[in-house]
Amino acid sequence: MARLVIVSNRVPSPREVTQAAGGLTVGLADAIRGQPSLWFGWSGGTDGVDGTDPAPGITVQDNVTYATIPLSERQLKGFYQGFSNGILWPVCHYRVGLMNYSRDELETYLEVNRLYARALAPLLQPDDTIWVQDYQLFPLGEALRAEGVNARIGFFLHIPFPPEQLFRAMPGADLLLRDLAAYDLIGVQTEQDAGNLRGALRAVGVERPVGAFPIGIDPESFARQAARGENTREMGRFLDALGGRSLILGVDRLDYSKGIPERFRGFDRLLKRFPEHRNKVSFLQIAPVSRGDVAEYQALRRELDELAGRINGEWAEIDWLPLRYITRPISRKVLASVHRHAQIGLVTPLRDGMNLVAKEYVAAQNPADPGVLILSRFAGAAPELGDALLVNPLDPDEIAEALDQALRMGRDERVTRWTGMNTAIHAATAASWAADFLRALGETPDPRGAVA
Ligand code: ADQ
Repeated sequence: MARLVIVSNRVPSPREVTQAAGGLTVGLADAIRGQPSLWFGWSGGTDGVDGTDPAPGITVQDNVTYATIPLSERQLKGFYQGFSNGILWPVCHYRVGLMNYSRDELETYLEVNRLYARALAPLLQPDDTIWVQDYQLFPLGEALRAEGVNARIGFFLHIPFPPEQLFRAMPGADLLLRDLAAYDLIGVQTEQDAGNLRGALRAVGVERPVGAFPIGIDPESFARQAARGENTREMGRFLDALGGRSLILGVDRLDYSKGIPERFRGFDRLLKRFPEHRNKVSFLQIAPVSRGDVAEYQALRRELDELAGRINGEWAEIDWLPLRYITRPISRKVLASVHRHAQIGLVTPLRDGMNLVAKEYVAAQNPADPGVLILSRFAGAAPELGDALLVNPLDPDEIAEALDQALRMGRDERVTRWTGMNTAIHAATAASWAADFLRALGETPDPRGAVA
């Protein structure tokens, strides 16, 4: 039977695949359950040695082979923290000004992609279909072709693709775009990303099929988790602390693409302009620290510390803390039921490939008395979730007005809006995302030419 080969920088453990939690793992876990598979990527270790190709570590469980290799400290720094997260990430999120370009890091990025290709190529079989995940691996397809791999190779970009001029402001951009020619199919999250990427490919003379494949979640399992977590001690303590006030919830990795300072300013504006909500509402922001070794992330954390302190200093009363801000992760089970208890899910990225948190908020709601989703129109999820209150997060007044509208919204309107959104998250799930992409990849012309 033909194998599916998934390549992603981070490879989940067999246990994570069985209990798949995040959207990406859910979608891919579902795809690999159906057929023998190989999952290749970084081991998470930095015991690699420069100039030496490490032998992959192999684990087999059920019908999945996990093959991973370590990187050296230098490789990890240049490839991952440097080029992937310090250069490509900001550029793809339309933030060229935050890019810290270094040619050295671009070279290390290309070097690591070639290293992955050399380690993966000997593990491949002629009938394999290869699916490469995300921005760390733009050049992997080309590097595999250079190793003589002629199987079908697809690529999926989980983050946004910006307009051509913006992407090509990045030194090395044209090189990466030309490397995309090695893929038989390129998937992105939205039609807007697809249009942008087609424009950029056209500009460098590459013609390749590009399609929008919006990723989803497993809504049923998230809804079950949300209902189940309700009776935990932790939830009980949390509800006591809320004291019957309405809850506004934000959940994100601590990342500048997520618009967290903008959200804080919108909440501050609500309390200023709509005094009737003071002491009636609490805002909980959960944002575990992410990429703490990149300077821009440290600056964001300082900004949020200061903003949170100022907002609480200004509005708190002896019996009311307006803003709770947590930078540690909390368990998924508790998280799901916190979603269910929130009257408002506040999701305000300045750019986001999709944003699964928005979909999880919808899935977690009680159908008889659902909350309101306030969603940035710059999230990839916005075209599907048109029944949310859509805002431009750069305007704190717009956020404040949406919060006021949501806090006053009657049950009928909440149910109508939620029903629309709930239909949308069931129409495109994590499983259908993977299945749709793989079907489309299978329908591309065979790169080996006509084989009988
Ligand atoms: P992320 O930028 O990580 O993903 P997102 O899609 O919102 O963003 O969330 C990923 C997952 O992490 C969600 O399942 C969420 O529940 C979980 N998560 C987030 N914050 C958490 C917290 N505070 N505590 C616990 N869990 C938390 C990238 C792209 C997105 C794209 C996804 C999938 O940036 O745009 O939607 O990949 O393609």
